[in-house]
Amino acid sequence: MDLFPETSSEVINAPGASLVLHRAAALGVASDALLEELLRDTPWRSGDVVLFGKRYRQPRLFAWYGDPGASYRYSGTTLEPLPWTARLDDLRRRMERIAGAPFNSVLLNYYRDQQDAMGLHADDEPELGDSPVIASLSLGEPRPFRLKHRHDKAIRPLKLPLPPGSVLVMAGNTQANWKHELPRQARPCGPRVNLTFRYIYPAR
Ligand SMILES: O=C(O)CCC(=O)C(=O)O
Ligand SMILES: [Mn+2]
Repeated sequence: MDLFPETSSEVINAPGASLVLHRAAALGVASDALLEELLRDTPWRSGDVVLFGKRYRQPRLFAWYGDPGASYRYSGTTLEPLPWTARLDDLRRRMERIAGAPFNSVLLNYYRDQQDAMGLHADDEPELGDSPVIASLSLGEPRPFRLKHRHDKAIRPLKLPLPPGSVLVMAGNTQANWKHELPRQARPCGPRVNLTFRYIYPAR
């Protein structure tokens, strides 16, 4: 058991959001070894998005794990979760301790290089509930994570470089008031893997 699992955590000042960055979370393994392990062992898949009636390949790979029934809906398809691996289940328990909230699923995103990205969005699907708690673990290349206020243009966007081994906990009204993105970049860079631990309410 980790008696002192936390080395440092920082509250990110963003009006109407609840954001805490844990810069060096206890993962039970070195973050570079974890990156290698996940790159090797994950059945990465590509997904499509439909924009204005046209189908595009998402510029990244992903995998979805969770408890049975914690399904992930995107672009009109419902994805059943893969069963937890020992590693991902162990990380889930660690993230629950850090965030102080339960998780029943995790979305892994693999950004192969600088051209892979995720567009501006909020994690505000109904199955995540009214004020989702999401723990976002970053590995590999420290790509900037950008946040933009949804309602007040006078509030400046935030740019957070998420270091490998860091955990950003988004909670409260973060998703209601802010959107976030991982922009593509011009500068060549190495791979990054991000894991967002979530709690999916069962479909009613
Ligand atoms: O890669 C990231 O840091 C963000 C991922 C994300 O926003 C998501 O999976 O919804
Ligand atoms: Mn997101």
